[in-house]
Amino acid sequence: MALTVGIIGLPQSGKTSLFNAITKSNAPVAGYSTGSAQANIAMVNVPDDRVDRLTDMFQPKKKTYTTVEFVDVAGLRSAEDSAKPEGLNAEFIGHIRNANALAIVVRCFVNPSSAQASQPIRAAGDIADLLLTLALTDIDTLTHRLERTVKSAKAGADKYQTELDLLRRVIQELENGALASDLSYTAAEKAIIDDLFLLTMKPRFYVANIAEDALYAASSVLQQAMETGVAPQTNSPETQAAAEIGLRARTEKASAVAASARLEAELNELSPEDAAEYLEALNLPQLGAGRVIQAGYRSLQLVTFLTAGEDEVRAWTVREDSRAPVAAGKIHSDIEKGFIRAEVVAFDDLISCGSLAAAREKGLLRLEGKEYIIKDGDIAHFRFNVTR
Ligand SMILES: Nc1nc2c(ncn2[C@@H]2O[C@H](COP(=O)(O)OP(=O)(O)OP(=O)(O)O)[C@@H](O)[C@H]2O)c(=O)[nH]1
Ligand SMILES: [Mg+2]
Repeated sequence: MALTVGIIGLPQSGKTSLFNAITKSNAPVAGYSTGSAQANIAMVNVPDDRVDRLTDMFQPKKKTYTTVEFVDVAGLRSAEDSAKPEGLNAEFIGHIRNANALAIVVRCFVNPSSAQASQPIRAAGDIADLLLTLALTDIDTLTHRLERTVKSAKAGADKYQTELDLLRRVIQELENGALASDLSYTAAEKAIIDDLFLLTMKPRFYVANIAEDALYAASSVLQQAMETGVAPQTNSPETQAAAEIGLRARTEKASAVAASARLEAELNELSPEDAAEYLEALNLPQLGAGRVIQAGYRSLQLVTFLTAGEDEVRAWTVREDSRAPVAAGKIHSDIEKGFIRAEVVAFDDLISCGSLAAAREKGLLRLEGKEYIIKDGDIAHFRFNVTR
């Protein structure tokens, strides 16, 4: 099943533009929020320098990246917009309920042609509003579950005590401004919580969607704020916003990426040469779209291993702490069933040796057994028996 990153944000923050930039598609963007709950969905390759470097080394017929799915949902109403803050409607929730992680797009530009986006930039406030909306939605979910559990508990309370205590505690904490991901849970509680697919429990990261003329300066401030917790004083609203986003990400131990969604979506329509020239003119070394995809993939906390040969160089995904046979099973169930050993070399070792043969000579190509836990960047070749 595909792993999915849901793109969310306040109305007119540039979600669909970002979706178009990263998926190279052409979903309609509007100058005003239509409020439609229709979702855009696309699968994208995760850019991975290791696949490219191995392709140079092995000259395969084919190279294959891992993929991740992005879903763009129309704007969430800001809690501030309505007289009484409320959660999301069911149609919106449906689209993001099953997302494995959330990309939170924050507006760091002013767009005079849009009612919402013509307002001054207020990044920290927008994030607070958005998280509040998610928390209110979770309180709804928890309250419904609590009502059901209370009914079930009438038949025999003991069995439900943990659940009742947990639901009441989490509701209370969310009402006090916490997010489900801030709290700690026992293993038994975690199982109950995971079953509710709470929105504030999902891994999340921030995308600062910055006006193109401010992107260069704001990106470096965002990076600095995220890494050091200190941001330089600035008079530019875009840079100020980028700093707020970087600091917010740092406190949450989440990541944040700067992009300029509209510009990047437009660049997709140019030839690669023209796009490169344009970027250079803007003094932008790299586009944000690729980094957004990478941040999305990283937030899923997966491990990437690679296979390399003359037919194909390919990146594969397993969950953290997966053993070698499970990784083998990603390639084919027969390889998992008949697993004998894995020949493994770390990416950096292979690159520094220059070839598999040289890595073998230096003893860096290891033989690993069934218990071996696959590490990110392992290049693996599996030996197996075909079982019947
Ligand atoms: N200047 C500037 N404008 C942008 C940027 N990103 C998006 N816009 C503009 O803002 C408007 C809204 O962009 P969308 O991508 O449709 O925003 P959205 O978040 O999907 O909007 P809803 O789905 O209606 O909530 C469009 O007119 C875009 O062209 C940006 O980085 N800079
Ligand atoms: Mg949209």
